Amino acid sequence: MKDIVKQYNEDGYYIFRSLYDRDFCNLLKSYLFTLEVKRYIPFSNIPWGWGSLLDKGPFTRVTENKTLNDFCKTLFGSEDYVFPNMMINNKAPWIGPEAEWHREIFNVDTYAPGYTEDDWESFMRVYIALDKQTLENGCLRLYGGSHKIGKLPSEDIIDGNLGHKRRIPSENMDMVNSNCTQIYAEMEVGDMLVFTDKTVHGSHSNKGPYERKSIVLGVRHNTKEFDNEVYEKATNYRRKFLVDELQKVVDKTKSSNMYQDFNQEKK
Ligand SMILES: O=C(O)CCC(=O)C(=O)O
Ligand SMILES: [Fe+2]
Repeated sequence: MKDIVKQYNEDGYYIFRSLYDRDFCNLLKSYLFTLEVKRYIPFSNIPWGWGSLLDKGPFTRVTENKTLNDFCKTLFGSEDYVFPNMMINNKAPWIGPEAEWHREIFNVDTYAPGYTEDDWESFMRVYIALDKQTLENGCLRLYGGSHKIGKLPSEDIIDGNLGHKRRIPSENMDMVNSNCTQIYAEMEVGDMLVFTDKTVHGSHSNKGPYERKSIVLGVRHNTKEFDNEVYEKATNYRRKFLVDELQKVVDKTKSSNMYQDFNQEKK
């Protein structure tokens, strides 16, 4: 396990192959039908996610995996770590949206208020394939070694699921791309990818016929108290950004006809 942690620290990610068996992954997927949908892919009746799954039926067994826990213990040098969130990303066939280039740590004030970007080594991201992940269905992409780059800026956006997200600006991605190698995390059902909260990652949309469900799970070495003030401030900021930007779209739509350019004529 020490060698794997060394590799992870060097590359900023590691893929464990066949960590969960196929039957278990199928059980998890069928269990979803019993759950209430929390979010739909916009303008469709297809779920994007089912909210937190940490205490839901067979999903409780995901975090009990021995290899996952051995890895966490070795990485943090401690047994005092928690899994603060576990969700599914259902990047559905044909319409499943992309994920912007980002670092997880950009949103630390939401998922671990009280911690800062400097605490990035107290965290780890876990990504488990419930369907085969390929270039065609929008597998996760990462920049190997990108966790070693110092601070990167972010810009606020509304993503394809109509949520507030933080994206690495275009000019900074030029720098990441010229210093690091982009990896396609192609995975079989049951493979588990782990990566640091500073590793630059993102994914393309699913433009094809194949399902692309994955479990996304956070891990936190427990060293600080939850800071409710930071949490309130962060979530208020994110909600205000969404409301303000969507309001601008409403105002613009009301004040002009944006479709007029599609119906001009020239002989
Ligand atoms: O499903 C995706 O492509 C995005 C996943 C992601 O950003 C994450 O697990 O942190
Ligand atoms: Fe992410």
